[in-house]
Amino acid sequence: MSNLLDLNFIEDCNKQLKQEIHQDYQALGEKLARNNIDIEDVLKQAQSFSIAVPSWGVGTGGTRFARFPGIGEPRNIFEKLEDCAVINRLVTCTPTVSPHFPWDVVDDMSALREQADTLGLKFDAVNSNTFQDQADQQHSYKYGSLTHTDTATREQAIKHNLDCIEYGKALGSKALTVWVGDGSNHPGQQHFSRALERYLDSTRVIYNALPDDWQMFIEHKMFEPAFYSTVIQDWGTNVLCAMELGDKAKSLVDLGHHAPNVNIEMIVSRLIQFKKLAGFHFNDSKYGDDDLDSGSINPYQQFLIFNELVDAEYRAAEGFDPAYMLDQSHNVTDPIESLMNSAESVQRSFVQAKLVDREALYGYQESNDALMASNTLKAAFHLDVSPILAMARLRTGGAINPLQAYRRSRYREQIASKRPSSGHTGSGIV
Ligand code: LRH
Ligand code: MN
Repeated sequence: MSNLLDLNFIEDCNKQLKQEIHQDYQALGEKLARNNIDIEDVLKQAQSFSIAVPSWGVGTGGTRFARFPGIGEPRNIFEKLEDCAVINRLVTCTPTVSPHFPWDVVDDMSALREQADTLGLKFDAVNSNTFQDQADQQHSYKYGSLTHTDTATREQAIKHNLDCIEYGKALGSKALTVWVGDGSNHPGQQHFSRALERYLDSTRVIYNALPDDWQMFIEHKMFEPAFYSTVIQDWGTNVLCAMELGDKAKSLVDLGHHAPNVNIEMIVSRLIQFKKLAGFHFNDSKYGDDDLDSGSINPYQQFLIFNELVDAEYRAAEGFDPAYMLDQSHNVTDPIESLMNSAESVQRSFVQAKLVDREALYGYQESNDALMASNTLKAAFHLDVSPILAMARLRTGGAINPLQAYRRSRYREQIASKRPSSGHTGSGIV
């Protein structure tokens, strides 16, 4: 296994950075102390943060036009877990993996769970897939899956979701994420309310099969693969279905699934208020569901989302227990580097939101002092919390500078010699 998983290597990488990081940490500590903030408290909060890595994110992603795989591509879930372990080894805040079925199906799920345990990983929410036809599939999902007009096709899609629950139970997961691309490309092609009725009938069967301690995460998306209407198109339809199904159903927010400029942080606040926030698929986008690295385009929006999340925690909002996951497509970068960068970016937004002077903010909100309210948020957003993030990693055995350590390890080159290229380019997200 790679030198990356060897403690001495990471300690060696940290050696020349330690003095610098302690100086920066001390300086930031003094700055925060002037506002009666104990940096050690903030550090503990930073260390409590964790986010799941999508198993499908460690391979090179693509678009409908093409996919340009890199070297050392993971060829199965076992190799994907190896790469996820490397990420967690260096950034120490990604101890869980979100698998996708049937892409990650193996004959012996307990062997998979054992390998994950060996690598210090656990499984987060499992994802079903009724947006592609599998080779041995009887009924096509061309015209939909859980909402298809044909009963046999709906039953096939329901069965797949029930199988995913069984896979998840074997892996120790506690949630099923259901995203369906069902919709239409032409006005008149689909009867909107009948399609949603079929969706509810199908998901009720899946919901009733959930173990007591499980949840169902419903994921909405504005468009793609359908380009005129999507059955679960927006948070409104999503939360209505979650309310219709019951307490174990909640609404998952994938940042890229909204029209440009939609106020996602307000959607988050609404879902929290109605105890229906399942969690997130973090990524970033400029146009559509671009699945770009989290915080790479609009870091202030990501911060504002965490401002709502930290505010809910601060107010001990009832039923507040969101799941944090990344969901990205790495078309032009090394997926491991992008996932490390993105995990740190989301952790950064969380820590910055923890540094918002919430009582002062409430005061300005009550007195309608708009400018000072905005400045109170900006003050936290402009704080460079890098020393806290690096110290959090250092104190949990990670790398002060994950990217530098990863490149120094030459992991990608090493693993490429063990993973001959499939030569498969093709197109599509995986
Ligand atoms: C749909 C989506 C969904 C996953 C898929 C890989 O765009 O965000 O969460 O199933 O990407
Ligand atoms: Mn998603």
